[in-house]
Amino acid sequence: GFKALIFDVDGTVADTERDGHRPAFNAAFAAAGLDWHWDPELYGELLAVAGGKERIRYFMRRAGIEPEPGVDPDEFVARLHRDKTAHYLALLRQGAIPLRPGVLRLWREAQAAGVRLAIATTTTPENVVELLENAGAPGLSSWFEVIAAGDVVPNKKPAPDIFTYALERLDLKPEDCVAVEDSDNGARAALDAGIRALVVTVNAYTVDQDFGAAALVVDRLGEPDSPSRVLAGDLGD
Ligand code: XBP
Ligand code: MG
Repeated sequence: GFKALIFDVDGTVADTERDGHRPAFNAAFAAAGLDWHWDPELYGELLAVAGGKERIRYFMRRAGIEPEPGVDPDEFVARLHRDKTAHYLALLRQGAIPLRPGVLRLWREAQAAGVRLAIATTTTPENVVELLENAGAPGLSSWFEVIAAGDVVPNKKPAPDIFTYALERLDLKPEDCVAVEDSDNGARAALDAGIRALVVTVNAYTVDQDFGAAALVVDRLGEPDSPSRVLAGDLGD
């Protein structure tokens, strides 16, 4: 049995990357006068690094780009990323990104069964609340006892830190929880925090990953008319 479900957000709860975060990064680059453009394929490669600021730094390193002399590199990246977040929030407020099928049903069922809900994500906290309230329903973010997000821990997934932080805030042991993820990075982070991971292979960017760290792999969360199929593993008891 388990007492809490700890959800990843990007890729798992909604398809946020290709048509959400990616264009928001590009809009921030253009507004800063940079000729950088992340097409869907390049973005797929950059997703190897979790976290928007970390991803920008990774891109700059790969492309051999350095900030102008006299510009503090951390401040340069932080400013770009703040603007990226503003563009992303605007997209969410337009209702551009829906929740994935089965997500809201699962949350309702969890609530009815007394299973506690939490979030463990790499993205910026306001992005989580805005997604839940716009794609889901006003007040939906209050269903989550803990929203562990972004820079509250120093190391992002695949480091276990964000899950360890969520466990502390829930005051639960890892074996009392199940993590719901869409990526091997995420499953690995959960596993290294001692938490069983359920991976849902719904994200085109992550579907071909290895998922060796997952306890259970299913093809979708499912709805009554399209039930999920188990692809590998089980959650134990
Ligand atoms: C999500 C991410 C994030 C988002 C952008 O990974 O990698 O970096 O792409 O978020 P996960 P920010 O689903 O494993 O949590 O730009 O707000 O950092
Ligand atoms: Mg994810």
